[in-house]
Amino acid sequence: MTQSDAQTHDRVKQALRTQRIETPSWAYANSGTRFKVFPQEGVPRNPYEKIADAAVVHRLTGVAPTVALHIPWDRVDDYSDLAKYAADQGVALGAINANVFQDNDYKLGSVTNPDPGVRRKAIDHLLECVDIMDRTGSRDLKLWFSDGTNYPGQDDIRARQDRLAAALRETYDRLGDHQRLLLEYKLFEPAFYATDVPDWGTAYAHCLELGPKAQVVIDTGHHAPGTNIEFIVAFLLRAGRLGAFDFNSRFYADDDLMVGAADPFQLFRIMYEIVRADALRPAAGIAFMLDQCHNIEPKIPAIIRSVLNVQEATAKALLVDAAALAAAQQAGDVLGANAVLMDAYHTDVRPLLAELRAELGLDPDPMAAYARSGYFDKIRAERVGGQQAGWGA
Ligand code: LRH
Ligand code: MN
Repeated sequence: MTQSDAQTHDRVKQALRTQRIETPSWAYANSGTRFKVFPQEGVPRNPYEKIADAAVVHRLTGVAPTVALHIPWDRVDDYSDLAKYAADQGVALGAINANVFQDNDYKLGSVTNPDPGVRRKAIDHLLECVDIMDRTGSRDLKLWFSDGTNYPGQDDIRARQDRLAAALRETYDRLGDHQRLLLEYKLFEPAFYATDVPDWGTAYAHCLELGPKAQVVIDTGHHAPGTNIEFIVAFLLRAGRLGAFDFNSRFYADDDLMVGAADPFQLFRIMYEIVRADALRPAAGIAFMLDQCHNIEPKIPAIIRSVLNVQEATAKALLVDAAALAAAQQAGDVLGANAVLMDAYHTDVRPLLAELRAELGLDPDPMAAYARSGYFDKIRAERVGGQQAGWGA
């Protein structure tokens, strides 16, 4: 290895040491589609067991120190005790996800519902989630609204935006100094005509209207087919309004498959825009979260695999020869510039990552380490009886 290669490796490993990936509590629980939810052995029955599983992912990968919660799926009597339990397990509680998409009252919308009483109920839930953040020490309130309509004329598109803006304003004004509101958009589903926060532009506009503590969440499964997501990443980074990712992958719609499974090249292009903006380090304020459903595959290995997929895409992005790329771009060398990026993408970074894990005192192969750990046999034996956790829909 040449001296410059060694320097590059050290630079890449140094950056990878700063990477932090947040895993979602609900990915450890049962999930499925409208056709079927296939229960799995050993699935957690409560938020404590979800956190225990997340802690295993962190112990084996070293880069997944926080767990996102979803309310009410993760409702407990004592959130401070839950936070203490998480700390004892070596992790911390991350983003608090509100849920205004499963109550019967929200059939025609939650914060956008024509009925002011229903809107009040939904806003009160958002405010309750900020109270929970005060107790868990979470920085981020993550808001995704299933709100929308199924038929033209069903409701007034503009009036719903007014209702949404009013609810966001009241919630934003409740935030503490170090808290943020993350607004997630989604093209469609469960609404099939007009979704009230359908795209990045709508989310961005509402965040600008609210203030600096309002940032956009990019869920990689929430776009129309063919959308250039890395353009949205670059644009929002430039505007200082990219707050977080919900990483997953898809072949068709919001499939919520393992990130990098369906389109590893897209994940690389996204992470390249992050690296180019020097936004990988935690101080840059981007929350890199997974938002996935492991409907048929074993859940903990799927999440470990997902963390490794993000690490691999990031390592490749960090290997891009920035000077050569800039020179080719400046020279209008189309093929040359593309080749610089593709060289990095085609680099096998698994040996470098195995080396980094060894340097961090971790098993170079976390998937094999999990299989050898006997953890699954332990939870399968322990978690008998009780109600397995799920989406509770
Ligand atoms: C909506 C979504 C949102 C979560 C939910 C679990 O599709 O991406 O981020 O609340 O999945
Ligand atoms: Mn999401």
